[in-house]
Amino acid sequence: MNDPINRIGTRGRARLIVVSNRLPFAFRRDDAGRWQAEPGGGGLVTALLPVLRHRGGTWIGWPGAADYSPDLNEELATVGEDAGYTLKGVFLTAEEVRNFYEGFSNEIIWPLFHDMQMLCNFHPLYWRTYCEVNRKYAQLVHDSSGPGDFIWVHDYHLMNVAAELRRLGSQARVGFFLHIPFPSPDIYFKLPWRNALIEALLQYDVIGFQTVRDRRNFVQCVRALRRDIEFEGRGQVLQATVSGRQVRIGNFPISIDFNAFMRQAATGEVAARAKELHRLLPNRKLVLGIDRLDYTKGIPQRLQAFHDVLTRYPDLRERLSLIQVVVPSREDIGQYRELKTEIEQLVGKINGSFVRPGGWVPVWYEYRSLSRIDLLAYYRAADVALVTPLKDGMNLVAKEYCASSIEEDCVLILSEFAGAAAQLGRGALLVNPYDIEGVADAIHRAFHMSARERLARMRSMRRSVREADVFWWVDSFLRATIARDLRAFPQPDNYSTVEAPDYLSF
Ligand code: GDG
Repeated sequence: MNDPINRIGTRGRARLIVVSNRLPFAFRRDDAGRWQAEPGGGGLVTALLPVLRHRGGTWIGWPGAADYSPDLNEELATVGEDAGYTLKGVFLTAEEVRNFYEGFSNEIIWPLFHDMQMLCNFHPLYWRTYCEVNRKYAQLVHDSSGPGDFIWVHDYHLMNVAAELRRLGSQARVGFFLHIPFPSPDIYFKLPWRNALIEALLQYDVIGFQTVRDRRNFVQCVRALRRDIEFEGRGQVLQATVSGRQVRIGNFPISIDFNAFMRQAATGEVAARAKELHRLLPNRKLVLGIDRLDYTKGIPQRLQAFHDVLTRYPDLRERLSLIQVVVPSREDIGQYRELKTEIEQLVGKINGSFVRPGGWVPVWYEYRSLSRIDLLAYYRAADVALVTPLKDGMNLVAKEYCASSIEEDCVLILSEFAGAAAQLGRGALLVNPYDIEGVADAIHRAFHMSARERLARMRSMRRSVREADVFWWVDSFLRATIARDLRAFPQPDNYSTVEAPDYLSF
């Protein structure tokens, strides 16, 4: 009975039903017309796969295929059976993908919630399609669930699902986890549909955020729009009474399967590839950046900082290389194509300015997705990781880097605007990613840091990620749905605050 999911529901073992925009596999036809399932990438998949495999359950989402046909359902069943849980597909038309996914989700909510309001395209059609598509997801969830099940909806694409489920008369318990930040009222209130969206979120039984700061922003928005709502509690989970219903609101920092990363990073294959990287780029320290192509990840600013460190600290030339991996993402959106061009121009500028004939190349740039083995080898080979998003819900790369650094002899430079800074702020060198010279100085400091300091900092971060791993994340979210008493949720020490001014406290 220690497993929270066993205590959800009234009849026998409750099922866990995970709902997200995409299924954890993308389905495409090959040249012979047969369906091929490719495992998806991204933070959510990385975090939830070990959990569903471990517990079993159902995952509902879009299979990523534009041409729906009944044989896709057969393929979903087969792939689900192999994966150890049931897969159910929501089918979207090309127009729905355009207006719901690319439009409302990625041209409005994504930039707005990352404080980049000037990039928003508040098109009214986007909102209408968002509501319709959320209804479609809710219908399939309703048809696939019973009253004892626990439905766990993920992320900003599906904020309306609980409201739609209530309209369908569903009694099931429904939780929501937001993987991206929640903005402050000043920014949130620019959303033309701000009231409707807050009301929709309040239809969930549990609402989870990555950090205390996101949760506080949400509570402030609710307080401003619904003065009748009372909040109680002071720890990790608060409770609001909304028209007689109890809604729990907590911060649950997502994490990784620490032990799996550590084990895989220690394999001979990974060690050999890491060694190979050092052989290809000899006699220097390696600085690593790995990001999806996205304007929130701060890649141009990071490249400018690398240019600055080589300009102001000539002693580091030829003794340092940046490996920057950019994973292709959302290439259908114009802003992302422009970002790619900007990154390539900056890489060209740095290499053009500092390259030495026949030898040192300052930036090794790769525009591709790495295999898992390569990813781990890059983590292991890197002496310094540069994780400098302009804003990020959590950032799993920072945690994976710590877990993979089994020698504990390396440095993490981390943006104070990544959710991960709340947990890792004491071990990482925290930087403001907009401060080009500040980031450059941090690279210089990391280069010269003593082995003793590197060990102490990395050890403390690894302890913190190990203690609050992905299984802890799932358990604490599920416990918040069933615990009788909010006192079961004091704020854990290791991520309550970092020593930082109040506006930065998480
Ligand atoms: C959202 C939020 C939040 C990256 N490159 C490769 C690769 N990856 C994997 C990493 C990591 C994941 O993708 C990226 O996760 P992040 O957390 O950094 O970022 P988002 O995709 O933006 O995720 C974020 C997350 O949700 C979870 O809540 O932390 O703030 O924005 O796991 O390992 N994997 C492989 N090859 C690559 O080249 N195999």
